[in-house]
Amino acid sequence: MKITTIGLGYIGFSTAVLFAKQGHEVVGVDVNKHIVERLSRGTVHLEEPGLQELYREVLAVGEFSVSQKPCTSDAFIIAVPTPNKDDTYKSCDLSYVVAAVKSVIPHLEKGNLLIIESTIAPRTMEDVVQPMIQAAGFTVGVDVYLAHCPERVLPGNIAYELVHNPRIIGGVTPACTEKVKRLYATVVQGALISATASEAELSKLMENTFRDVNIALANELVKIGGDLQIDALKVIEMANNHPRVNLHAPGPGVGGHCLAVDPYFVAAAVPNLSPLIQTARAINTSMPDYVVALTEKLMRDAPTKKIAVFGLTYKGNIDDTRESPAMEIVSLLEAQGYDVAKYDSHVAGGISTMEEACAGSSLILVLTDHAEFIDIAKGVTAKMALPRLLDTKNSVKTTAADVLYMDFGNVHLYTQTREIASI
Ligand code: SAJ
Repeated sequence: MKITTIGLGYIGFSTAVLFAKQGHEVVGVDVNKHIVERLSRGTVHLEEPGLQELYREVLAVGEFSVSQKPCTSDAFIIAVPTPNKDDTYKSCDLSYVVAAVKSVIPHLEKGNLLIIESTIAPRTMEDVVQPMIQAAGFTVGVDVYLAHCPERVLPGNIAYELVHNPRIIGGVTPACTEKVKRLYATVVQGALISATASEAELSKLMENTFRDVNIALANELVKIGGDLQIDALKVIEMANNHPRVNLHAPGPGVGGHCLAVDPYFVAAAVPNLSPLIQTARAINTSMPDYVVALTEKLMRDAPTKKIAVFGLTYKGNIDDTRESPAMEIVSLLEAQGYDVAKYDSHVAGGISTMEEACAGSSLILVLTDHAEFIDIAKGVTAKMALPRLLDTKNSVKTTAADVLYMDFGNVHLYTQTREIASI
């Protein structure tokens, strides 16, 4: 089959490469000419294990080409961003999806498949995309087969998960589901679950909302523990011994382009029916302020104003800083006049060694659980003005003996958290 994928980000590009690997002729399309030029030279523009090797393989057999414009194909797969709009409930901004569908329409032919992988607000396929296709003169389910196939992969493990995770195929009609299922069966080894397009949209959104709400519960527990002077991390560990309890991990906030974005799409669609989802978002977005308030308490009598921040990405061992709470915390601390030394080996710029970031600082703030922070060697902290570390990810396992280790379970011993807990 000839497949055009629109949007060559983490999902679109990885999907395109995997289809090409299974022998499909793939054209990868992106409006960004730098991405297209880079890929034309054979170099992948994303940090994702295994992707460069896979790309080299598909280029070698001539199954892959890149372009800034779509062309006629048997199937079109759209994987473009869907950010939040800047409105009251941060609803889903469909402008890139709509632009991508418009760019495909002149090339559509009878029998084509049109698939949206981008995360979209509930009812988008039925209420927005289907009318566009019908206005172009096609009958959906007869001439053109339309489906929403949300991806569910974890950055860092995309190549494996795209193939092995179960996949929801949400057709606008049953015929659409069947046609699109046949295409995905050529690459996906996990189960292919038939659904309506609207069910697929809401299911994808609720998967991430489930996580966001549960993380909010853990973050609320941290504030409660801080206020009541109880070790919240120990409470979580013990509660999780119960066979039917799975409290999530608290942290400095929830980042990334999914959990921090998707729940708003549901809330905006039904604002009067989604108080829990909205409260969870509010709790998670309050965490950077909570961490900054703790930091200010810890820095009150510190000998220097320098703070070493370890980790800028929204989660460990990736290079992605989108919606990262760490970035927000850094800006807030800088605005308060602290000298923030940023260390993250996955992100360009910043300080190049942990030692240098720590020299003369009065606190290390661990904001991301990169593997390299599990053991912080003595040499790293030797030149600190005051050797202390606040681990907001509960991920550091060893430090030098003279370093005061604090996490969300014990930081209340070193701060007066009764006022902080009200943030
Ligand atoms: N986090 C916590 N506590 C936890 C788990 C995560 O604070 O217990 C934080 C992380 O540090 C990070 C954020 O939440 O800041 C999101 O991290 P994540 O690993 O949970 O999620 P993403 O955004 O990288 O990927 C999610 C995944 N969804 C689910 O696990 C339900 C992934 O499967 C989806 O494909 C992806 O969203 C997506 O594209 O929707």
